Amino acid sequence: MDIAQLSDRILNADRRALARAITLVESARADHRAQADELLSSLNKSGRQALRIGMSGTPGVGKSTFIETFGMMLVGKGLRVAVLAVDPSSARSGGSILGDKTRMERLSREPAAFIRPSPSQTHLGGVARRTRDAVALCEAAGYDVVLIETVGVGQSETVVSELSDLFMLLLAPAGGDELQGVKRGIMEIADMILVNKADGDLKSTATRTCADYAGALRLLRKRPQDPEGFPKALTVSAVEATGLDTAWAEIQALAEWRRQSGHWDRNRAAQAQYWFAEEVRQALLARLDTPWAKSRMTELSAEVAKGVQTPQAAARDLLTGLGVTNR
Ligand SMILES: Nc1nc2c(ncn2[C@@H]2O[C@H](COP(=O)(O)OP(=O)(O)OP(=O)(O)O)[C@@H](O)[C@H]2O)c(=O)[nH]1
Ligand SMILES: [Mg+2]
Repeated sequence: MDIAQLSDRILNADRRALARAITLVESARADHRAQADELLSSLNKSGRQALRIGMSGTPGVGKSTFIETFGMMLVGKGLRVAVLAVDPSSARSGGSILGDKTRMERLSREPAAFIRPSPSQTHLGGVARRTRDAVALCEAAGYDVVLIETVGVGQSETVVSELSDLFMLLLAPAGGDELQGVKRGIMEIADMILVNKADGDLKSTATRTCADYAGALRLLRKRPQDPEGFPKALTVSAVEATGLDTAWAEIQALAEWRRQSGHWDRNRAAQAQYWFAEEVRQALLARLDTPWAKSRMTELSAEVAKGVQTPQAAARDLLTGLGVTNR
């Protein structure tokens, strides 16, 4: 594969080249990894930035429907939109947005939109790292907005917030007792809460739910990255496409404030450091995943069980064998 050529095509917003590049960064093959690193380093020079919006919500809350209508609205404003997913269950299901392309039927037909299902990897860390690369590729391809979706099942939100400039939580209208169902940690990383399905019979419940969450958000510790009035709770209807303009206006206002105040750059710098540390951690863990390491681990483990070696000595033995020594 000619990496320089692929890089040029991506910079020229060639969607097929972008899709191919994402497949390359998702590959676990050593030669592919080397090419992917070269490609990412080359594209990094473009300096292009998209607005990265992370989005989470429990199954059925309307994430796909929202992305379809919200994405169509952005495309209507002349913006180019990419949709990526971090699906912690993709190892099992083989990716959720894939089947979802039918739900995003209109958006997936838009030339200004790019939709990519979650990579299938065995663990969340792997999925997230490759999604981070995919985000970088979309930015280099000149997308204005990158939406990163994840199903709300705990850990994945934290990971997605490390990939985004702004994090939105999509919620369904519900009775007051369900407010407790949202974990505090998730509330604390949310920049905006959107109560979806504010239409028909559900409209008044949605308004009440929204007020409950607005109250809950006010009780949280004030964060330095927020201007007055944020994080905010709003009602939307993905089906009727109402409230989306307001949501977009608020998103832009928040993004602009963060750019002006320096939080945007500081956040991106901190994220780059997070992913650097993560790359190191994952690379070290991968060293344990070789046949030699596994069998040596089994041998030493047996010796530890028999009391022939202490756990510490055995660990040092293994690490020395791997060429990992303390400096
Ligand atoms: N009334 C109403 N129904 C909605 C709205 N948005 C989505 N729905 C419905 O809610 C159901 C689930 O919507 P999806 O968009 O598939 O939800 P999801 O969050 O992507 O679900 P998963 O992919 O399973 O996690 C569908 O039947 C939608 O038609 C809305 O704004 N109003
Ligand atoms: Mg969905």
